[in-house]
Amino acid sequence: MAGYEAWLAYRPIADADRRAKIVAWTEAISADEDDLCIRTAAAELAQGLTRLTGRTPSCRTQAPGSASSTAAGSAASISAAASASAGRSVRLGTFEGSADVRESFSEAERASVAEEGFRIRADERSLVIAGTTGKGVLYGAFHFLRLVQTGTPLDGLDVLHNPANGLRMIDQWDNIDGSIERGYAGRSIFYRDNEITEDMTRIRDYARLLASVGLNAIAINNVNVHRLETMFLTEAYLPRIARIADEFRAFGVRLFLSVNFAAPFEIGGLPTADPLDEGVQAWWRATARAVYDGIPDFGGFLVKADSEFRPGPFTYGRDHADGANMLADALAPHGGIVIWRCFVYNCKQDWRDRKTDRARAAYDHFVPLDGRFRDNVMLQIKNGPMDFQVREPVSPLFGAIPDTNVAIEFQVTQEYTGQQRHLCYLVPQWKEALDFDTHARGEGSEVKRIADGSLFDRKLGGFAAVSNIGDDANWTGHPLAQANLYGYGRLAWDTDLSSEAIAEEWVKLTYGSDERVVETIRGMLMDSWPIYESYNAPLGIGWMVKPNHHFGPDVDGYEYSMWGTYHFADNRGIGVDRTVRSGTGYAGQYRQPNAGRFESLADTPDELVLFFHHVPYAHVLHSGKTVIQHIYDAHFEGVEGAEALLAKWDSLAGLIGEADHAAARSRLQEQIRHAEEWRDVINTYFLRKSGITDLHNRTIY
Ligand code: BDP
Repeated sequence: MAGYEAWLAYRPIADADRRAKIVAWTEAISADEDDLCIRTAAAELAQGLTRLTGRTPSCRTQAPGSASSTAAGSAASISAAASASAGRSVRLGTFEGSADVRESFSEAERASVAEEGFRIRADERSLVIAGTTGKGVLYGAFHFLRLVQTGTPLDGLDVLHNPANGLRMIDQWDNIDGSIERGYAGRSIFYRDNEITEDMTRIRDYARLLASVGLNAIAINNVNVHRLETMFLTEAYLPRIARIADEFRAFGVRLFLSVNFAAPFEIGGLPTADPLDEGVQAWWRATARAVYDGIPDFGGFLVKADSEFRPGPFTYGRDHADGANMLADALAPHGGIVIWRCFVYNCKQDWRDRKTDRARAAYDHFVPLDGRFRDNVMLQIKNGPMDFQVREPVSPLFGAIPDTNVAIEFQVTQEYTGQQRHLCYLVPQWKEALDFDTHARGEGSEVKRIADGSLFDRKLGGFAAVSNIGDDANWTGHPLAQANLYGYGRLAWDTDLSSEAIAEEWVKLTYGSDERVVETIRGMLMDSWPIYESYNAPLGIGWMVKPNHHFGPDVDGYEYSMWGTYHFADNRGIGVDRTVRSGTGYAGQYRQPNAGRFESLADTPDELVLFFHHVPYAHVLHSGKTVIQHIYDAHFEGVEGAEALLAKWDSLAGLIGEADHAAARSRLQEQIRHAEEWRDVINTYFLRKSGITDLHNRTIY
């Protein structure tokens, strides 16, 4: 069930034969290194196997601070009695720290394991989970438990997994008052009533969830850093933050803080926050030192600057390279990095002068700065050029700054995709972005190869995403929204996994392997994004949502506002002309052949046609339908799709825990009502604008 334990519930394995086989392989667990993550790995394995098989493996690990692996087996280092059993054991360790583990692999095999990767091998004697580092061993242990649960035979097991991305990060948009910006699953697990929490229970359990899917970094506060969060960098808060970092460290997750660019001015008593001012530079250096005193493995700073009313280097006539590099220099002596967001645009434009195109902003700001950023700076680029809409093209900034480290940013929290009231499995959306070929180095220059750093041979690369959890009993509100957090982690680890495979894995771990359950829920997940899209704003246009909170349809809510998010619908047509020929020129930010494809109305894919072109309602799409008929049909189909989701879920009654079934059911019912509202508002708006009736004469108000 998708409850508090999420995908780590480890339901008992029903098949007695299989259970016996697993028990035979896992009678004992031994790890003879003094390493925090390896101790965590052993504890996780012991716990998981006990629950899966009903039998507790004997467990031998090194107590903290005890002798190193060379003393392995010495009585003093054994915290639990070694098993005298004749069964086979699971051995955990690193190549460097454990002679035993090292000898199980050839030199070439050892060399094939990246810093955070792992190998799992079953031989006659034992099952070895080996890594180059303790973190790798921890990921290996979680993977092993996954294999056991998804029915993989252990005989002859021999797998190697290295993470595709170095940085696999989750961002909390949590505020110290306990609220979560764009949070849809309760209040913060980190903060309450303007205090950092002292109760580590949920934080530890969250760290576990993150590590189990391979995530290795977290920013624990909102990118919009207000007064009290700015103070996180001071002695008043650092000890408690260090306490949180301790919990994450045990699970291999590095802690980052979002910082306020104006901190030297706002809390440091300096007259300026100018990045070229020596006093400011010294302030950040001292601040970084203080942070590292308490958190020696601190990850670094995440920065939203000159965006949506946040301060930044523009105030001082400096650019973003000046700003990011100044922070990078303060962090460099300690091994920290700066993650600098590219979500920079003018949110105060005048709609009467619709010449500026917000979609262009990130590229226009950052391309001229390529090559100027320090090695320990990463630019974090949202997947699309606007803002996490249900459908956007890929940001053209991917591939356009080859001399800069980049990370891709996704939104796991469903701000624009149903706010965890609607079902919307986002992995297929992310995969589309990752698989987009930018042609930056010719064919085969997919976004995923830019994000992971490999295409341009960058030192740093990776994924970041806004989390979807809060203190709701099941973490995510909608039980099925857990699949998005799970899927994000798995995809960050392995960008080649398919959406279906990830969905299936999640269902098996969460609900068990009953075929009907697996097939039905996997199908629901896979259908959900297209369904949500079909009753949303049409054909890539986006933004027909209620201003501010972004839930529910509002046809003109943003049309006459300053945020730069227009659809330009009138009585003749709709869409934003972003061509070079007659529009904003945005299409020209892509490389060929993409630029040409988006420039041409005939070649632009249907789902993005209104993002790139202003067309009459009678324009005929590749599907053979006119734009207006597509809008009507899609919105009727969307409601039918939502109804089908509920029917599928209902077919699982009795096969799913009652509380869980009821929780998702009420949300799916709400989704239908809400899809109807979307359908009626959008269809009515376009009927009135266009005056063109529905070919099928359905009721439009
Ligand atoms: C938008 C959100 C806003 C965030 C902003 C960001 O509406 O709350 O602060 O993104 O990414 O999606 O900074």
